[in-house]
Amino acid sequence: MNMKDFSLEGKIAWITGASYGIGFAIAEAYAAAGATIVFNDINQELVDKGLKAYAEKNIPAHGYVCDVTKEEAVQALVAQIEKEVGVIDILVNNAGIIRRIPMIEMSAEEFRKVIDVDLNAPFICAKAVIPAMIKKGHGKIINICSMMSELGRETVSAYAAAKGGLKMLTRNICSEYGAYNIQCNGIGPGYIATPQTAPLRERQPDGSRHPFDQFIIAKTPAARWGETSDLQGPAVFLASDASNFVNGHVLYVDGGILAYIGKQP
Ligand code: NAP
Ligand code: GCO
Repeated sequence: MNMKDFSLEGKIAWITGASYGIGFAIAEAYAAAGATIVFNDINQELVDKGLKAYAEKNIPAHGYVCDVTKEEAVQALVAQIEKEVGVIDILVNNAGIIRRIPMIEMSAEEFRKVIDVDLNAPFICAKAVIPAMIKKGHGKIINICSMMSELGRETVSAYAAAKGGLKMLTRNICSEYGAYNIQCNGIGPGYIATPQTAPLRERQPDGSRHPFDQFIIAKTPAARWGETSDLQGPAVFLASDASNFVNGHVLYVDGGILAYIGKQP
C-alpha cells in the first residue's frame, strides 16, 4: 500500500455545478490532493462567484458557463476543456436541483425539470467524457446521489426518482465501462448544511429549531447535520488510485442515517 495512491497529482477534475456547496468542497479537496480543477455553473454570475471563491483559497480553477442539461453545450464544453486544460480524468456529477412539492400538486413539467438536471445531465456529462477516458486508459466518474437514492419522503418524488435512477446509472456505467479501467461510483451524502437544505434548517419565529431540523437530528446517530467537509475524504478516495477496484458502489456519507431507526421521542 502506497499513500501516493490517494494523490490526484497530474489529474484534471471536472466538477459540475461547483461554484459553491458540495461541489466547491469536493473541488477544494481535489486541489489539495494535487488535481487541476475545472468547474461549470449555469450562468456567468455564478462562475465569477466561484472563480472568486477558488482564488480566495489559492486554487487556480478553470470556470465555464454551461447548462449540463444541454447535450450540445456539454459536448462543446468538454472539447473546450480538452483544448484549454487537457483530457478530463475525473468527472463529478454534482450539479443538482430539488423541488419540494406534494406529488399530486407537482406539474409534469416540474417533475421533468428535476429529472433533467439530476439524472439526464449526469448521463450527458458521463457520455461526453467516457470516450477520451477509454483512449487514455483510465477514468473516474463520481455521481452525487442522496439518501433519496434509497429512501422516499413526502414532497420529493421527482428528486427521489432521479437520485434512485442515478444510483442505477452509476451501476450501469460500471458494468459497461469497467473493462476500460473506468470506475464509476456514487457518493450518497446525508443531510448536509448547504443552500439547498437551508429551508429545512430555518429557525422558527420563536427561535426554535425547524421541525425538520429536529427530525434529522433524531434520525442521525451523529446527532448533527453533515458539513460539506465531511464529504471531502470520501470524494478524494473515490477519485484516486486507492479505489481502482471499487466500482458501481454508492458510498453513503450520512452519519449513520441509513443504519438507524431514529432516536426514540
Ligand atoms: P446547491 O447548493 O443547490 O448547489 C447545486 C449547484 O448546481 C448550484 O451551483 C447550481 O446552480 C448548480 N446547477 C443547478 N442546475 C444546474 C445546471 N442545469 N447546470 C449547471 N449547474 C447547475 O446544492 P448542494 O447542496 O451543494 O448539492 C450538490 C449536489 O449534492 C446535488 O446533486 C444535490 O442533489 C446533492 N445532495 C445534496 C445534499 C444536501 O443535503 N445538501 C444531500 C445529498 C445530495 P444554481 O445556484 O443556479 O441552482
Ligand atoms: C430533502 C433534502 C434531501 C437532501 C439530500 C439527502 O428535502 O429531503 O433536500 O433530499 O438534499 O438529498 O441525502
